[in-house]
This record gives sequence, C-alpha cells and structure tokens, in this order.
Amino acid sequence: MKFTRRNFLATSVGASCLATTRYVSAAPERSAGQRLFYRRPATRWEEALPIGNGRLGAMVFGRVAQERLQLNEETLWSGAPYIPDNPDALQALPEVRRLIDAGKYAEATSLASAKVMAKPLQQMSYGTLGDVLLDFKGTSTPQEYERSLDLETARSVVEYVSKGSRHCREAFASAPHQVIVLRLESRGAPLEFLLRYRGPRKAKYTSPAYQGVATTLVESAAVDWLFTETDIVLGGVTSAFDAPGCVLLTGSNEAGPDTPAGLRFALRLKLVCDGSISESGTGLQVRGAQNATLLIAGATSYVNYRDVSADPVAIVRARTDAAAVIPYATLKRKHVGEYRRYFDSASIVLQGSGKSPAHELPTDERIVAASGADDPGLAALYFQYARYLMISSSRPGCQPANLQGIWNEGTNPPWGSKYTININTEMNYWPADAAGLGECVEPLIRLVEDLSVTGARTAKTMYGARGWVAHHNTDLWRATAPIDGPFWGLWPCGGAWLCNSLWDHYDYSRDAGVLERIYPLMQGASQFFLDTLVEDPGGRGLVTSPSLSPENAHPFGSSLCAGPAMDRQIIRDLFAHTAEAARNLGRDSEFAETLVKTASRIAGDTIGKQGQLQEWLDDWDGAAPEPHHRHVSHLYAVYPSAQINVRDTPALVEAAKVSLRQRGDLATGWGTAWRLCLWARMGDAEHAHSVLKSLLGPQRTYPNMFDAHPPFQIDGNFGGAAGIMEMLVQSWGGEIRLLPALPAAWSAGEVRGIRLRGALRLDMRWSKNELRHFELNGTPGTSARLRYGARTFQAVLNAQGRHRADAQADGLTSR
Ligand code: FUC
Repeated sequence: MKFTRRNFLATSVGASCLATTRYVSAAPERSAGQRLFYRRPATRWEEALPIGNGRLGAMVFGRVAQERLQLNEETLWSGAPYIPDNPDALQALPEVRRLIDAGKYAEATSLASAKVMAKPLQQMSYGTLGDVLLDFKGTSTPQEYERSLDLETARSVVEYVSKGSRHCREAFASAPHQVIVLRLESRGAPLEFLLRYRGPRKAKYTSPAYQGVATTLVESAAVDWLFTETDIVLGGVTSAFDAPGCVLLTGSNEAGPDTPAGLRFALRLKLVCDGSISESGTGLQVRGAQNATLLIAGATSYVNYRDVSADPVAIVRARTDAAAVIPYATLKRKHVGEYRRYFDSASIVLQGSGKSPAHELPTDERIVAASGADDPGLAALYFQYARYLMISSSRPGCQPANLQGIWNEGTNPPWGSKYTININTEMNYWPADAAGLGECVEPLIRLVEDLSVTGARTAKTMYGARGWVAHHNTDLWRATAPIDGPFWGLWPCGGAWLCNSLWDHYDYSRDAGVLERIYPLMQGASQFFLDTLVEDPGGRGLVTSPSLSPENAHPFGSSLCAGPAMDRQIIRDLFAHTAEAARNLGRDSEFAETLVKTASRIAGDTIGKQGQLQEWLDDWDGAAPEPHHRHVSHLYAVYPSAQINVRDTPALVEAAKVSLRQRGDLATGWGTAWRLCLWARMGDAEHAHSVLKSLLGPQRTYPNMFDAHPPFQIDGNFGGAAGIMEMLVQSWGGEIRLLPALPAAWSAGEVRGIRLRGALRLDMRWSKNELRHFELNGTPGTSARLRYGARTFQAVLNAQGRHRADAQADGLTSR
C-alpha cells in the first residue's frame, strides 16, 4: 500500500501506529476539545507531553534525532520509613500558646522553632527514574512534523517524514499491563537507533539475577515471539538521607553500613523488533527494523509507608516478560479500553457565538492567543486535560497525585513534589467527583487511612491528645509532624481538611461502603480537636492554638496566632460531617452530640472594618504585610465549603467579595484557580471568566498545558477544571444550580455525565446563553431541588431513575 497523507488520516485506532495517528472527526470543535498537538518537538520539559497509568509516568519529547522519554515511578522518593515526631513539643506547646495569648508572637515563634518542629525539619522528596534515550542515525530536518496527545485514547504520537520515509512513534502507559509502550514504525528506510538509559542516581546495569554486579546485560534472544528480543535491566538505591535525630524504622541498607537505607528501584527496557539488536557498550543498537516496540517497567521496593521489602527487579522482569508475549495491537487495544472506562464517563463542549478558528491552532500557539481572545474550546480542552491528568496520575490502588501528579524531571523538585495539604492536595481532588472520576479519589482515602495511624502517633507524642493530626505537608512515608519552620508548618488542620474532602467524595456518591471507610478517619480527626481546642481569652469562643492562616504573615512579624478563620471553618465542617456520618451509620450518638455542641461554641466568622471577611480572629487584615497573598484561606467557607453562600449568608458573601477583591486576581496557578472557583461559586460569571482567561494564558499555562505556579504544579490544572465546572453547574446546600455563572462568551455548549451531590448525574445543553435541555439520572424516586436563574423547581426521578426537561417559551417543562 502506498502511504499517502489521505489514508494515514482516514483510519481509526488500529494495530499500526502509522495508520492511526490523526484524529479525524466530523465535529472539529469537539475533536479539538480532546487533543493537544504541536508542529515542533519539545525542547524543554514543559513542552513534552505526559503519559501515565497512575503508577508509571513518562514525558515524551518527540524529538527527531534523539527521542527522550523522562520516566517516573510514583514511589521513587528519597528516605525510608521514619518517625519525625518531636517529643519536646509536649512540654513546649502550652508555653507557645501562652505567648500567643500574650501577643508575644516573635517569642512564640522562636520557642516553636526550637522545640516543636519535626525531626528532620524537611520531609522527603519525589524524584525521577531517569531518561530513556533513542539516538537515531541519519536524520534530517523533518517534514510534515506533528506530535500530539490524544486525550480520548491516552496516546502520545509523533509523526514526520524524513528523507522520503514516514516515521511514527506512539507511546502509552498501560494500566492493564503496567508498562510504558513505545512503538516505532518506519515506512521507507529502516530504523537505526541506539537505545540507552541516563539517570541521576547511581544505578547498576545488572544481571537478571540482580546479583549487584555492575555489568551490562544483553540477554541472548531468549523468547522470540516476533523476531528478536533483548533488554536492559538496571537496579539501584536512592541516595541515603541524613536525618539527625530522626528515628528510622528499618535497617536494611544497600548504600553502606553507616547510612540509612533508601529505597531500591529497578527499571527494565525490553525491545522487540523485526531488525537486529546488538549490545553497543553504552546501550542496545537496533538496525534494519521497520517496527520496534520498547516495553518499559519501573518499580521500587516500597510496599507501604512502613514496609520496603518488595523486590523491584522481580517486579519489572515479570511485567515486561508478561507484556512481551502480547502482540502490540492487543496491548494498545487493552490500554485504550481500560482508559476509556474512565475518560468516557463525562464530556464537555463549549462554544462562542461566532466561529472560532482557534481550535485549528497548535496548542502552544492557542495558549498564547488565549490571553487576548475568547476561546471557549480551550476551556473545554483544559477541563478534559485535567480529567486525563487525573486518570493518568491517580488510578485506584496507586499513590494520590502529588504536587506534580506523577511527572517530575529531577531529584530535587520544587517543594519536594510532596503532598502539601494546606490547599494543594485538596485542590487536586476538587474536580474529580463532579467530572465523573470518583474512582480516582480512592488513593486519597488510602493516604488518609495511613495518616490516621502516623498522625495518631504525632497527636499523642506532641500534643498528648487522642485522635490524629496532620500538619501542612506529608510525603510517601506519611509523616505528620510540623515541618519547614513554624511560619509554614505549625498548622494542625491538614488532616481535618483532607477528611472534609473525603466527606465531599462520599456526598457525591452516597456510597455506604465509602462512608464506612471514612467515618473512623473523621472520628479520629474530630477527637484530636475535641482534645486541643481552647477558649479564646477574649471570650469569642473555641479556637485552635498555636496555628496560622496558611502561610500568611499577620501584622506582628509572624504567622503564628490563635483561631484563624480557616481553622474554625474547617473544624465546623469536620464536626458537622462527622456527626452526620455517625447518624447515617447509626453509631456513637453521644459523640455526635458532643461534636454538634462543641461546633456551636467555635468562634464565628466576622466582618472587619473594611467590610472584609476577617482572616484572623482580630481585625488585622488591613495591616497585614502581604495584601495580595496567594492563599485565600479564610474564603474556604465559600469554596470548597458552602458555609458562606449567596442564598443563606448574603452579608458574609459580600464581605468575602471585599476580601477577594483586596487580594486581587493575580496569583500563583493554584491561587488563580481558587479565585476562579470562588467567583464562580458567588455567581459572578464575568469575573470568573476573566480569571479563567488569565489561568489559560501563557503566564499560568505551559505549552504542554501543565499549570505554571510557576514552576509546574498540577493543582492549578485540577482547580481550573473545578472552576470551569463550577461556572456551569453547582450542587451545594441541598440544591442544584444550572448555569449559575455562565459568561456571555460561552453562548452554547453541552455537558454530559457530570456528577452532583446526592448520587445524581446530569446532562445539559444550552444555546444563545439560555438553558435548552437537561436530564438528571439517579435512583428512581430521588427528589432534587433545582435552580436556574431566579426560578427554583423540584424534580422527582421516574421509575427509570430519570428526569428530563426542555426549554419552552415560558420556561422549562419537564417530560
Ligand atoms: C504552599 C504554597 C506554595 C506552593 C507550595 C507547594 O506552600 O503556598 O505556593 O504551592 O505549597
């Protein structure tokens, strides 16, 4: 068959990479919402395209002379099981509290610094698994170059013509087979390349038995299912960490007798091709191939936060061996099928009134154009991209998405690429349930289950309290003690906020199994605050102390204080949800009653002299040194909570708006996304839209559509998606709001499969800025209260569990 442009483009996903690359659809606006594409290879990491199966990730550069896949495995962190709790805290905390009550904030900070912080002061960090490089012989400047990421099938594709030969590379991260697959095809001149590994750590090319001998291994064509095969296996150990005063839980040590053990890791690269493969000394040389398939597996010795006994070499060998006997077309079909189970659960189309040619622009150019012109389709693409990133970095059974999901280029990433739980990890999960990806929250539940154990130790050792506590960060080892310094770390509400996120997850699904699982976690988090809340000496009610309003300095040279608004709001939610959970489960009625009573004694939200919602118990906002601070912690009550809302507390909403205007629209990526969610929640469509436009522009979005804090942090992607959804539909306070913040620029559109609180699913269509049709699905007989504009109405799902309504001249009519 002669390979013309036409027959390349016209085929659907099939066996060959070359025949399947272009997405062709009758509805270009829709297809543009499902694909990122570029006319140039990636030169820097933020241009490369991410693939991932929740556990294993790669950034694909799509270079012509040297392809680079930068790899990650989600458990490849520094450190080993450790206990960072500081027993000196128990004695020091009452004095820190006393100093805060006396207004001696600097002294309180010094004492906390000396006696209350974790040992070590920093937590561990996430790191790269290294690079796979393919050096191609005899390349020339390519023609017809395109690289793309198809969100519908989770495949990265690079295609070009060089010296008259057409080349295609397709990469995907398979969850069913736990390998990354890179397929290379050439029509014309055969493929000739050198495959090698480059890593930042001391790694050993090793024999299959993993004898620890530094040898390069080439397996002689052992199992030959296609033509020939060979591979590289390497193993290593993460660098030991120096943690004076820190208690280590395990002793096994490959780094040397005097240094704490790190994790062992392994990587296997297995090639299958129809040409020849030989060992070159630095890697594997492929010649004379038309097709080659590279299978990549990575693993570490991590089993869980206290067990590092897994055998990573055995794991990577088993995974690649299993994948190698499966034809490439089958690997691809199974991958696409498994991925689509998640991705197809929801969809979105956003359109303006005029014809927008923006979807024809390569994605990097489209992002640059976004800060100027309206591009509703780009917002839809951003939403779907966030869903793609969630599925690729947080599949059930895996670790939760960290600050960079699973994608991280180095070994010393910003903020350790950890779990920052004073906003960032929570924000990661804001869109998951509404976007039909509730299953992807499962890793977060397991994280909190672990924290409830390590955090119980912290609560007991440091506070002498029952229950459990986590401060503003955690890591692979589930450390829960306060880190970095009192200014950032001495904040006891990280675990409580995570519990509220889990409650939200339950509230969407109303799954009794989830409630069973999360109730003990919520109960333990509540118990900690029952034991540690104190009376404000000014008589305003119960407060946390010591604490801080995340990372924001108050006017007295510190962040340490008693009872910041965010803590009071988070704990009110925690107590209310825990009491409701106990009632739903028919348990612990006395405990639930105590929670309700205690919640009513927590100091309330107040409006300050500038008309703002007070960030602190005292009216310090006007004198705070950073009026445009990135965190908007005291607005937690507006979003993600709904304690303050347009229906029930209009005066507090007005105060929240004053605060938000004072903070300004310019912030980090996640700060911008939070502002977007807040304006949408408060019903200001145009303000939300203008904030969204700045998020989508090149200041806050890299060419590969990763969020720019800067640097890259994935929370902005997820928070942005939550904000887009919040503009279109909201469910809080027992009501569903349809198109509550629809900007003029999104005159027409459609969403399908959006989930709402109360186990409901929504499909909705609008045009000329008016709702045209919606359909609710759920359990038959469910009654839902809806609001569209000023009108409210009640919908009862019929025997098929459905309620449909169409727009008529006089409003919406059910049918
Ligand atoms: C918090 C934020 C920073 C950053 C870090 C990971 O400390 O204040 O902006 O996002 O987390």
